[in-house]
Amino acid sequence: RFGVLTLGDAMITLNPAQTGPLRFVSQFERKVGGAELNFAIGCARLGMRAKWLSRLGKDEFGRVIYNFARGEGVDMCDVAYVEGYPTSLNFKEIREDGSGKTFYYRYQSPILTLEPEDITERMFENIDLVHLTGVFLAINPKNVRIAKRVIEISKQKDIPVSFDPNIRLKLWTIEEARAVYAELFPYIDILLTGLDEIRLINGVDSEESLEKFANLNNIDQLVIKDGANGSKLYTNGRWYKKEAFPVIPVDTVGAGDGFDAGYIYGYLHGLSIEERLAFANGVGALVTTVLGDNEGLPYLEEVWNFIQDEVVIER
Ligand code: KDG
Repeated sequence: RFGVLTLGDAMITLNPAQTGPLRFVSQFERKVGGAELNFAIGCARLGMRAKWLSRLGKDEFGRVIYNFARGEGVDMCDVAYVEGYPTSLNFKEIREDGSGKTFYYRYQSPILTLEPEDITERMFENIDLVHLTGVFLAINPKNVRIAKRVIEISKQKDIPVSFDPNIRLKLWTIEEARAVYAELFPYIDILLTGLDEIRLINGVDSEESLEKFANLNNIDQLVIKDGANGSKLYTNGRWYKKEAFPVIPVDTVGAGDGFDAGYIYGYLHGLSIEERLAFANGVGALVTTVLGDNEGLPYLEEVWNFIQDEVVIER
């Protein structure tokens, strides 16, 4: 089984019992969120070994996240509880079409206690791919040094690195994000980005300028997610495109993380580029049909069934 390593912050996600403005919602369901943890869960459900490196508050909510992730089969051996940093919270607002807003309560996130020295070579044993995202980078400037250390060890060990900008403008400004991304992009093998995100990062999203951007940064695979419009990929001087699967979304949060897990599954398992995009689109679509950031992440056979059914229907 292939193994992936990711690191980041997780939080208790309070999913609203009703759609509409948060100020009118009085009941919530306690769930778990965190972009990188969602990715790890997605990979584990697809049958890969997934290690999540993190810190949790030494409190009841920290235990909820720990047990939840462990129950999903995520390797938790590099997750520690820390005193004095309460586990973060994230209240979600969901609109009628499934799109959402987040309201964070994560100002002293437990992951602030993670230091670059905590990253050791041992953590990379039996790892076939390392996945980083911009949420981790946005939490604290120090995290850039941690990410660089992770990248440095990955490069030494010839482990490919994937990256999702996951822009969270509630955590930092676009100027701060751009500066940090520019430092890291040259070391990224697979960039998995939303179309709206690459537009914010690169200024323009014409194919010509994206080709230039990928070539300049030496990005091997530039993967662009565009929700209901599907996804596309630029690699080796060529574009590949795949339409989305039609679904009725109830909660789109976490779909991008699911897409990433699906793409990485396809990449590591040698699926053709078209199959890889279809597989990733399928995972992303399934995530949106279930409430919660990671509940909708499918098991391997569910993705194949979903994709194949769609092919049959289309014909
Ligand atoms: O990608 C989904 C995440 O946004 C969600 O689970 C919460 O990590 C989170 C964040 O920081 O927004």
